[in-house]
Amino acid sequence: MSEVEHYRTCPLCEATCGLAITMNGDKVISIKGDPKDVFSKGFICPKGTALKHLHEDPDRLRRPMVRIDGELRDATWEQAYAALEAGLFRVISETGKDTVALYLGNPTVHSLSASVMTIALAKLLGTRNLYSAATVDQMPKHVSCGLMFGRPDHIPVPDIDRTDYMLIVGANPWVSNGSLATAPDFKGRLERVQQRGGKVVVVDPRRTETASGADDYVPIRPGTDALFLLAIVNTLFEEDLIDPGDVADFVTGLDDVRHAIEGLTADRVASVTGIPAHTTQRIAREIATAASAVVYDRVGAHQQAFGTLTSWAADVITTLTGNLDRPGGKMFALAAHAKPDPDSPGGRGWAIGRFTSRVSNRPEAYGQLPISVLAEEIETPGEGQVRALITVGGNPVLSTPNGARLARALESLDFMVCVDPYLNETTRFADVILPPPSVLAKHHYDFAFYGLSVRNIANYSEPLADAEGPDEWDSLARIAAVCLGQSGGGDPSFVPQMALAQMVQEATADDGPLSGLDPAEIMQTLTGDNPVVAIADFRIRVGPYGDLFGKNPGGLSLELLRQHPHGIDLGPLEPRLPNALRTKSGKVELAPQPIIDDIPRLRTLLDRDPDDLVLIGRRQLRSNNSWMHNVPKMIAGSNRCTLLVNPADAERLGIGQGMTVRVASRVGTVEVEAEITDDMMPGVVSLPHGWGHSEPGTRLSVAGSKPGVSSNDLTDEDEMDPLSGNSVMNGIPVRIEVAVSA
Ligand SMILES: Nc1nc2c(c(=O)[nH]1)N[C@H]1C(S)=C(S)[C@@H](COP(=O)(O)OP(=O)(O)OC[C@H]3O[C@@H](n4cnc5c(=O)[nH]c(N)nc54)[C@H](O)[C@@H]3O)O[C@H]1N2
Ligand SMILES: Nc1nc2c(c(=O)[nH]1)N[C@H]1C(S)=C(S)[C@@H](COP(=O)(O)OP(=O)(O)OC[C@H]3O[C@@H](n4cnc5c(=O)[nH]c(N)nc54)[C@H](O)[C@@H]3O)O[C@H]1N2
Ligand code: SF4
Ligand SMILES: [Mo]
Repeated sequence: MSEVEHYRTCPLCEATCGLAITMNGDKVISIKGDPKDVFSKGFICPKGTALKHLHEDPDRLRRPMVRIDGELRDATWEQAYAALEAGLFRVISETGKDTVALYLGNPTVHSLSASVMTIALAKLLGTRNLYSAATVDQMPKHVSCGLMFGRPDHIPVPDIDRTDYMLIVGANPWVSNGSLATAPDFKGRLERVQQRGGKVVVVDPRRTETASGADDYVPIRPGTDALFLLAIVNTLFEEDLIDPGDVADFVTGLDDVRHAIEGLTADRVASVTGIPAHTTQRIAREIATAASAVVYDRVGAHQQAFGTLTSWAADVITTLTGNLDRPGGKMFALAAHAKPDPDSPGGRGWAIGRFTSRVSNRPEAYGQLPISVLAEEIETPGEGQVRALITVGGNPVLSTPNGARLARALESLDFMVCVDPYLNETTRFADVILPPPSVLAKHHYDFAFYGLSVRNIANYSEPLADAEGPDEWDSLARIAAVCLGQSGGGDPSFVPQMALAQMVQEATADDGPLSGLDPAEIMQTLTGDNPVVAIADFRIRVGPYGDLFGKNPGGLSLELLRQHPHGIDLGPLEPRLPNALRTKSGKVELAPQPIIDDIPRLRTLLDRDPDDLVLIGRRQLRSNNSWMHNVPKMIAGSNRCTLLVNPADAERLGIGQGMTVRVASRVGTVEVEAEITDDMMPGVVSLPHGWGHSEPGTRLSVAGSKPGVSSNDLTDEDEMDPLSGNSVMNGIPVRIEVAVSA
């Protein structure tokens, strides 16, 4: 065999970098950044190269596992299908679909097969117990955007390549490579803002890597960002700096905003946020007077008790300063697979709280319940008690608050099936594990992240290696088939075919983009052995740049993308308002009632005594949430699962560098090595999440050699943002003492 270079989009984070992968047969020789990629232009991070090791990892499951006589064992696919059918069907027929919970983890949205098929699965299962990693992540953004713009997936992204001013609140893109802003080489793009004469300001309780490269670093007390951002809004009002610019004609609610936030001034909030009033006022003026500016808010701003208010406030500032939907501000991407905007704005609007959780009456958002209530829904007897769980690409035992309680709950389930390539802290409770093939054996087109991209890009990747088992869509379609009362062992392709047929019907209707074309003929053209790829092809062809099956000659199709292995650049973002607005008023609704109604709760922060010590998280370049620590390169070197402590706190608590400390919260205690650094603001400590690989019954030989502790043994499942149901993962009150060795 000879060596061949292939090109592929990295699916490991939101940046969608192009990789150049040299293979010899099924063996990976090397992975480098693809200099010809139209978007990433050669950029790559350590996780990208680690794909080789993930592909080769002997612990990665190639065959299913099935619980036999109480023990998870390697099994055949047929055994797994039989166990799936028996276990899942029994729960559905005895107690109903609502007693089956579905949890969709982060890699689900990074996989073409999973992102397409989990939509069909959720629909066919039709359970109220739908959960995902979104409620430990960005749900506040969906809620504020759903209420302001009428659709929860209409999320404006920073136009980083053209902006003159970037206020970064609760994000560390030098390490994370960006989120809700698909921008390979985020660091390089930020440096170019500065080279153009622009300014980058970081607001964070830790002087992060990104902060170290910024023009200005502003420390903030965790969980107080909504106060800080609304004080900026108040400054804009006070100093007559409001000018929504081109969107002025389609914005409503300005006066309601002004009224609702009265008194939350830069002076009033300063003692709570820790940010001097003059700094807040200066930043307000800088944003208002910059040629263009953007407030970029991410997980640190969202994983907090006022996550929705914070997310909303960021976009209110953007709108009031004329930076919504204009170059250099926050704009809406238009992905190749998106539905083109109609000719006029308006729609049905969007709402939260259409139903609530059974045990503690928490409202749904985006059709999902907060992941933090899953444990109580499993533990609490009564009608509707969750008895079965399907997880797809998730590790909630390490990734969600009070993971230890969730682990105990999972153990009590009647049935659990996981679509996951590892036997880890969560999947060890499964009755059946169906592993997806190696990433390199999958088709890829980024359904999730091209809609959040800072340029409009399309890129399609073919599999480079042979799959060791059925594709991920196949396993998910089988689970869906069982939910429909069909056999787990039959041909599952009817599930995606059904979804495709419905899309074709809609598009060929009289008012559809393909009106006049024959649905049967279209179905026939979309051949191929992979129905998920057919769905991607269809959506791209009816999308805003599509060939419309001949109606728009030269337009996009999967075939055209195949001919462009380095991707196709569809250009910089373009204004989409007002037609993209789906609110009832057809306008940007600046003051949605549920948000305005939450402001009195925010005001209570003003009079609350601050906690003595609070915990926040941090991401690391060589981690990917909880699941890449089984790659030796990712955990090499000294212990990274350390607690960062400010020197003043360390002195007060008698903590020396490298000492083991005991950290306790309402829900749990961990022992961890202390690392003293003045990068932390006083009163705040930081522990990374995704560690804690010492649980028994896993198959993670490398990760187990440097287990660390799970920060989610400290985060509290009772603490959440009431509007979005998003967990609070930052600002957790903790007590710390030097651990006394036994
Ligand atoms: N290498 C690597 N890359 C990743 C990941 C990974 O695990 N490793 N995870 C991926 C995922 S799933 C996501 S969602 C993205 C997230 O991408 P980012 O949003 O950039 O996430 P973080 O790097 O955690 O940055 C959050 C920042 O918020 C700060 N913070 C904490 N509490 C507060 C607060 O109350 N207020 C303010 N203003 N700041 C606060 C933290 O100190 C931290 O610096 O990263 C993705 N990329
Ligand atoms: N304390 C604290 N906790 C946090 C965060 C924080 O900042 N602080 N961040 C939160 C955020 S932003 C997120 S997104 C969540 C993530 O939460 P989760 O999605 O629950 O957890 P991950 O660690 O991403 O686990 C991914 C799982 O997917 C599997 N997997 C990998 N590739 C594939 C694939 O191709 N297909 C399938 N089917 N499975 C695959 C892995 O084996 C692993 O089991 O964690 C959250 N938890
Ligand atoms: S930045 Fe993200 S997409 Fe790019 S190589 Fe790293 S993990 Fe992959
Ligand atoms: Mo995330």
